[in-house]
Amino acid sequence: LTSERYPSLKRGPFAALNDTHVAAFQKILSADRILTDPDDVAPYNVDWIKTCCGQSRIVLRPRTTEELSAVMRICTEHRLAVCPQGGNTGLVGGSVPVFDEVIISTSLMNKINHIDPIAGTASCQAGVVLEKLESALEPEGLMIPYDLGARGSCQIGGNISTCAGGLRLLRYGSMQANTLGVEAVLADGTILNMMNSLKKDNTGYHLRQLFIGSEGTLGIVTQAVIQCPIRPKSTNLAFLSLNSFKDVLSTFVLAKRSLSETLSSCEMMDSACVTSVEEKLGIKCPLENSADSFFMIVETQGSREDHDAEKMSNFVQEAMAKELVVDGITANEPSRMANLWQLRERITESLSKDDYIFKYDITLPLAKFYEAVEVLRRELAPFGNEAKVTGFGHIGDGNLHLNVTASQYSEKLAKAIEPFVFEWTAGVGGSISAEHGMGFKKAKYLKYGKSPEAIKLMRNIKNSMDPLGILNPYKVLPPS
Ligand code: FAD
Ligand code: 2HG
Ligand code: ZN
Repeated sequence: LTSERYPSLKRGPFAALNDTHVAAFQKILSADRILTDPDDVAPYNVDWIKTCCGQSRIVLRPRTTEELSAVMRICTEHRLAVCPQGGNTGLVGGSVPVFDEVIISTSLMNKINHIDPIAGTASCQAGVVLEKLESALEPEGLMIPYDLGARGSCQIGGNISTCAGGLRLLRYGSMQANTLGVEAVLADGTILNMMNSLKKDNTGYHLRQLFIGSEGTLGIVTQAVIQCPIRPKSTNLAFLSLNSFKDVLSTFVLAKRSLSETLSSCEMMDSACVTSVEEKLGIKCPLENSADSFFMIVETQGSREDHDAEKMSNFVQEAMAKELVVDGITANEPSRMANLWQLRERITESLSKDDYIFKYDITLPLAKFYEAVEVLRRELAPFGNEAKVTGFGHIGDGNLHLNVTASQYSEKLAKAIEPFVFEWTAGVGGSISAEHGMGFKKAKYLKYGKSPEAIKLMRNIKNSMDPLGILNPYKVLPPS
C-alpha cells in the first residue's frame, strides 16, 4: 500500500487489516456499525474539498466511550493505525486516512448529556453536531461561544480537535478558553476523564489543552464540557462596501471604538470572493461589486435592541461621513441577516466549485493582512487565469483565508505557491495555521511555525502518549 498520490511518503510500520481484526471489532460493535463495503466506506475516505483521498477498508462507529476504548485496545494490540473522523469538514486533510488507516467515526456518539442554565455549560458526546447543540441551548437562553459555516455537519469533538476559530472568536474567545472539560481515549484504550465544568482549576498541568488542536494525534475526544454565554437579545448587522483595504482597517478600528462591548464579529471579503458567491451560487450582492471593491460584515450582539440598533446606525453613519465606507446596509431581522451572511459564509462552498483549490489559513499582523493576496497574485502572474487568488477572513482576529483556485491540480502551480506562501507568512511574523490546523497538508511545513526545540517537545509528547504512533499518523508532525 504505497500511495501513488504521495510518492515520497512511506507507509508506517502498521498492520494491514485482516479478518482476525474484523472479527475482534465484531465482538465490540454490532454489524451495522462496522462498514466494510467499499461503497459505504468511500465517502469517509474523501475530504470535504475533495483534495485528499485515503484507501481505508473499514469504518468503525462506536456509540460509547467504553466501545471506543475497546476498539483502541485492539488497534494497539495489533498495531493498526487509526484516523479519527468527526463531521469530515476539516480543510487540511486531517480527517481522512492517508493510506489504509482504520476510520473511527464519532457520528453515533451524538448524545447531549446535560445543559446547566445556571452555570452556563453544556456537556455532550464528541459526535454532537454543532448546530444541534446550538438548537438545544436556545430554549435555555444560552448559546455556543463559536460559530462556523460548517455548523450543520461539524461536530464538537472535531471543533475541539482542530481548535476551531470561526466567526465570533473576537468576542467570545477561543476553544482553548471555552472548553472547560474533556474526556478522551488514549491510543492504548485508557479513558482519561477530565470532564471538569469549573471555570477555575489550576491543579497542575492543563492536560485537556493537549487535546484542543492536536487533531486526533494524541487521543480521541469522546466527551466535552463547553462554556456557553447568555444568548443575546438583540443582533444587528452591517454589510459594507469599501474602496481599499486601508479603509477596511480604519473601519475595523472605528467599529471597535464605537461598538465596543457589543461588537461580535468583524469579517472582510475581497471582490473576487463575492463575485464567486454571486456567480457560482447565484446569490446577488446588494451593493455594487467592482473589481477593486472590498466588503465587510460587522455584527453586534447585545441586550437592548433600541440601544444596539442606534449604536450600529451611528457607527455606519460615522464611517460614511469619514468616507471610509462607500455604501452600507444595516439589518436586524433574522432572515435578512442570514441572507447577508451567505455572502461571507458560503465563500468556501463557492470557491470549491472551481476544479482544484489550494487553501491557506494564516494569521498576519494587520498591516500585512491583504499584502499576502497582492504578493501571491504577483508571484502567480505567469499562470494568468489558471490561478485565481482570493482573500477573505476574520479581520477581527488577523486571520486571512488565502485561496488559489485552478482548473486542475498542477505540480508546477503547487511548487510556485509552496513553500513560498509559508516562508512569506513566517517572514512577516505571521502564523501558517490560524484556525484550520496542520492536518496532512501542512505537516511538512511545521518548521515555519515552530522552532526545532518546540518540534522536538511535540515529538516527545506524541511518543509518550502514543508510543506506537497509531493515532492519525502522517498528520500535524512532519515525517521524521
Ligand atoms: P473533522 O473534519 O472530521 O476532523 C478534523 C480533525 O480533527 C481531523 O484531524 C480529525 O482526525 C480530528 N478529529 C475529529 N474528531 C475528533 C475527535 N473526536 N477526537 C480526536 N480527533 C478528532 N474552521 C474554523 O476554524 N473556522 C471556520 O470559520 C470554519 N468554517 C468552515 C466553513 C466550511 C464551509 C467548512 C467546510 C469548514 C470550515 N472550517 C472552519 C473547518 C472545519 O469545519 C473545522 O475545522 C471543524 O472544527 C472540523 O470539525 P469536524 O467535526 O468536521 O472534524
Ligand atoms: C471560514 O472562515 C472558514 O469561512 C473556511 O474558515 C475558510 O475556505 C476557507 O478558506
Ligand atoms: Zn475561518
